[in-house]
Formats: sequence, structure tokens, C-alpha cells
Amino acid sequence: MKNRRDFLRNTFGLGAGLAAAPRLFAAPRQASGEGLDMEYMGHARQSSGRMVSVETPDAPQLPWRMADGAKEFHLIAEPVKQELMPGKIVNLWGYNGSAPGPTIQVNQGDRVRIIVDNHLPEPTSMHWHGFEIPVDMDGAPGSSQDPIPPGGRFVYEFTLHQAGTFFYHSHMAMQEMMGMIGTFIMHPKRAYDPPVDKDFAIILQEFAILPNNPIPNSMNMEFNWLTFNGKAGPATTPLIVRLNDRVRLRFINLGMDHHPIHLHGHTFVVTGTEGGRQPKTTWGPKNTVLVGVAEAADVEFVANNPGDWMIHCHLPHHMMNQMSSVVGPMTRGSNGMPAGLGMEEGMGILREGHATSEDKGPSLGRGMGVGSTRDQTLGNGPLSAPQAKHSMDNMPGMQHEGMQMAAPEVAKDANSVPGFPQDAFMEGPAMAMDKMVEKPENYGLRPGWSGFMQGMMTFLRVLPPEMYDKVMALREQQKGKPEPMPGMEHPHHG
Ligand SMILES: [Cu+2]
Repeated sequence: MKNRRDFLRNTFGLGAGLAAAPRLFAAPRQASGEGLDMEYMGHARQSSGRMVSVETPDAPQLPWRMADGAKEFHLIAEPVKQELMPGKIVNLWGYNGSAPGPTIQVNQGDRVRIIVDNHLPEPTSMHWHGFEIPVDMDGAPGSSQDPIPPGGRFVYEFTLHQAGTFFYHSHMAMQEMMGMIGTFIMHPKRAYDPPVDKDFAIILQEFAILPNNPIPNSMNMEFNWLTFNGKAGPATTPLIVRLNDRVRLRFINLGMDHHPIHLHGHTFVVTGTEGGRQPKTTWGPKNTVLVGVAEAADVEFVANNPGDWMIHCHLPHHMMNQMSSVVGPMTRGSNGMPAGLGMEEGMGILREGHATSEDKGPSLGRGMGVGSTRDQTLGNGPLSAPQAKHSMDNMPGMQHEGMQMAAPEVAKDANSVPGFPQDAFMEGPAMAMDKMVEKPENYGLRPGWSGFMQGMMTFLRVLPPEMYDKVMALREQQKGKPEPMPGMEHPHHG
């Protein structure tokens, strides 16, 4: 009971207001009518018994209805509150209360109508990335259509003959960097060969967010929050598959960086791009796929290796959360706050001189703002066990028991080693928050796992049948319940 109580406290004490926050901005979900939530599930069953719906963990699915001979969807562009991880709520822009927006799934050949309402404070336009449709439906503002004004609406309608992993996004560049993108799956008329048992899509995004600031700096060139479907590890929801399932993962990237996405324990083949299915002759073995900006990549494999396997971007900085200067010590320096280059240079604004000059070049558009380029030398955390315990006792939601409370593993002479510390305190036992991110998909993970999950990172959980069924049953139990995981017991605490 203690575990459960802690979990509820964490969820409702710290998280309740936060979890409810998106509603302030969200449009009513029943925009397309009641009882339609499951209708999208029907999309893939018409031609093949083995085609499966695409799961987008942590991102909602968009319901639709038939109207005037077309599948009709309703998207509302609007500001949203997105919880990147417990307690980290940021102001993004997205669709229907979510950033990234909800997932659209249709069949090849479908007639599709998408009503786009603009609830943003400025004009927007919706682009259907890679769609071979009439130009007046392309969503290029100023050339194919007038931008949709604040409060305005544009109805897009087209017939889709393509198949593959696609996405929609605002065609205002900076709105893209505020989160305005969503997955758009076109299922092929006939299931791909070989068919898969599980199909997942993940959108890769990145944001530059200063400490204590909930609004991303979309002008920045470096990013300290990296997300899978709007969540940073350990808040990402693991992908659950049964041992020996054939699995497809679809990655979509719209940001300022290319992301090498790496899967542990398995070898996959790249079966598709943002342009659709690739011929089998191109399928070579890989375990990392570079998903370039504006690209998509489909990979497939047989999940024949049981275990909880990491999937993550392999850029080292993209496996971190909140990497930024420690602001506190700057306010205590004897010389006042060292500012390095100014805010303007840090944000990429140039008033004099030139961009590649020696004094400006290294920092222009690459700073995190005032004070980020110089800082007091300081470890990322306490350097002794008593200090660690003291500071952790004051942190809400941190775990204080068992292996979670292990003393920092630091050599006695650590401070004499050049370069220390690198990672000793940003990851590890001190950062574990298993209970704060508890959910059915995390059931049975090794205690303390969450201390080592950051940034663009999640698990592929290849589960033997019994465990798979258990996790699925827990997930089913939780559906429609506001209270997550009632009565769940952690197997390691049993
Ligand atoms: Cu990356």
C-alpha cells in the first residue's frame, strides 16, 4: 500500500493540476461526434486480416466520421500545455490539445476531408507533407492559399492514392518548432509483405527551454529537451510487443537536427521512407537509422530477443534532459552575474559586426541566453553521500528507499580527475522517478530504471506471452479511468 499511496500522492499531489492543465487550452474532443473514438480502428481491416492499426504511444488518435462521401477529420491549431515529463509543463503550439497533434490513419484510395480551425493568435497554414494532391490543397501559405487567419477555418479535401508514413505540419517554419506536427498514416490497399504484428509511429521533436521558463526559444540552434511523441524519457511510454512478433517502427523527424535512432538487441531493415515502401532489394541489416529533418523511416524486425531494450537517439546530447547552465551559482559570484555574450547574440540577433567574426561566431544563435556561455565550475550534484541524502529528502517525488537511495558512486579522488563530473549525477540512482512515471507499460521494469532514461529514449519491451498478457490486461483495466493503475503491485516489491 505504501507504494501505491506514494504513487497516488505523486500523481495527484504534484501532477493533478498539471495533468488537467491541457484542458484549459484543449478543444472539445467530441468535435467529430460521439462514439467515434474507436472508428479509426476500422481503417485497416477492410482488405487484409493481418493489417494492424498504428499505435502512437503518448499521442492521441484522431477520430473521424463519414460525411458527404469522405472521411472527415477535425483539427484545431491552438496553444497547448504539454507535460514533457512529470512536473515539466511547457507552452507549445499543437493540435486538439496535443503537441505533436493527434494521429490520422486512412486507407490508400480514401477520400479525406480535414477541417482545420485556427485558434492561434496569428495566421497558420496546414501542409500535407509529401502528399500528391492538387496544389490548392497543399497548404503553402501565400502561394497555394491565403494563410488561415486567427479564428478562421480552411477545409482541405483530397483523394489519397499513396501509401506509407506521412505527416502533417504547419507551414510556418517557427510554428513547426513550437510543436505543430502530427502523424498521418496511409495504409496500403494490400498489407505489406511480410505483414507485421505490431506497428508503432514516433515523432521526434526538440525544444530549447531555459531554466524556469515554460516557453521554448524557437530561435535557438541548440536544444535541451528532446522528445518522442511529446514526452522525454523516462516519461515516454514503452512499446509493448510479444516475443517473436514482427514489428514495424515508423520514425518521423521535423526539427533542426537529424537523429540517429538506435535499437538495442535486434537487427532491423529499413523498409520505407517518407516517400513510401522501399523495394526489398534495398533492405540491408542495420541497428541505427538516421532520420533526417523532414524525413520518415520505417524499420522492421522480428522481436526474437526477450527483454527491455532501449530505443534512443544516439546523439549524446539527445540522451539528456534539461542540459543547461546552473543559474544559482552565477548569482553568488563575486563579480556579479557573468553574462558572456549578450542575450541578442545568444538568440542569433546581430546588430553589428559579422556572424563569423571571432568574438561572435562561436556563440551566435547558439547560446541558451544570458549567462550560459560562462559559468562557475560546479559538479552537477552533491559530492558526498550525506549531502545527497539531504538534498534528495527535499525533492518531492524522488524515491528514498532500496536501491533508489544508493550513495553516489564516486571515487574518493574523483575531484582530482580532469573532466569530472560528466554524468555521475545527471543520471543514476539519484534521478530515479519510477513511481512518478508508473503506468501499465512500465510494469515489471527493473527498479530504478527511470534514473537512466532521458531525452529521446524509450523501451521496446519484448515480453514472453504471460508477461505480455499481464501488461495488456493492466492497460485494459486502466482505460477510461482517471486514476492510473489502481491496485497495481510492483512485482519486485511483492
Ligand atoms: Cu537526436
